[in-house]
Amino acid sequence: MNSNTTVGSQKQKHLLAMTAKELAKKSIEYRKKILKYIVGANAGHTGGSLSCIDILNVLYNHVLNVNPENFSSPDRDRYIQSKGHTVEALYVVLADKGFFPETDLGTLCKYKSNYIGHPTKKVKGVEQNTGALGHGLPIAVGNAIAAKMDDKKFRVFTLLGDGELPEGSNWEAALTAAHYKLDNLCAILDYNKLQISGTTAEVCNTEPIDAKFESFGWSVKHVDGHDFDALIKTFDALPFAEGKPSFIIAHTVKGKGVSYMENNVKWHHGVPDEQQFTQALHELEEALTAY
Ligand SMILES: Cc1ncc(C[n+]2csc(CCOP(=O)(O)OP(=O)(O)O)c2C)c(N)n1
Repeated sequence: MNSNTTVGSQKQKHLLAMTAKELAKKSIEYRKKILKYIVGANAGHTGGSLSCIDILNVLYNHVLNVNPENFSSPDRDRYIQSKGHTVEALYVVLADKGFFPETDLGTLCKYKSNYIGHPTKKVKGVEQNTGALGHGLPIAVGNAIAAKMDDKKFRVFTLLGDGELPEGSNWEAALTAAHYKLDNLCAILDYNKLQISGTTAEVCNTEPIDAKFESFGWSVKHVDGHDFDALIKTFDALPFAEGKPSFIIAHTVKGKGVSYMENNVKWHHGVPDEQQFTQALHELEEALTAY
């Protein structure tokens, strides 16, 4: 990573001009918070939150024209988290952006809390209720069609899990997006190669994903989903082709940042015990010293 890279392009002046190095440090803080609130709730989707947090970091701190002030504006960008189960990643980023006080997250998964284990529109900053897999892309397609019909310039982003990709609704939406030439739409795949009960290849193989989306009429790019420079460059290149929806295959590691969680399906929704939590925080503190 080039630590001198300045992010926050001219056209996105509302975003803080953070360096890639600052984003990397922020992600470590986000990871600590994800674990803290999952431990506090004694529930949560740990591995998949840690795999997508760098993508969310770059989206909310570099890409999206969305913030607490413009959230009710029809011109805001839309982010729809289709892999709703990893809502903990979304919550810590929304709190950091000021959509709600971070202390609210102390109520995560508690009786009567709005901060439940999947996104709901009761929480400020959440665009859509998700959690039943396969809904985010179809909704994003609808939003992108609406933008075209209304001649609006906002863009629509959605984050999919590779384990949710077999849902049939995704493939109808993929066809529709290409048919309507939705170059204002970007789908990002959190390509960590694991899902709830095993590898995506074992449970339901969707390979070759890039060739399939290309054949449906999308423009596809691969990126390392934990490399901030690469993520920034990829998002800055949108749309990848005029008149085509863009698909980003972000290569990630489930459980990224905590050694004993990485690439281990057990941590799909595991909660660390006290000793594991201490070790995880220690590893993340260590990682912080590298900056
Ligand atoms: C329609 C539907 N079927 C099943 C589930 C149960 N479920 C929750 S998470 C998950 C696996 C998702 O895998 P992936 O999208 O790869 O998530 P990640 O590994 O990134 O956490 C499943 C099957 C669900 N939420 N919705």
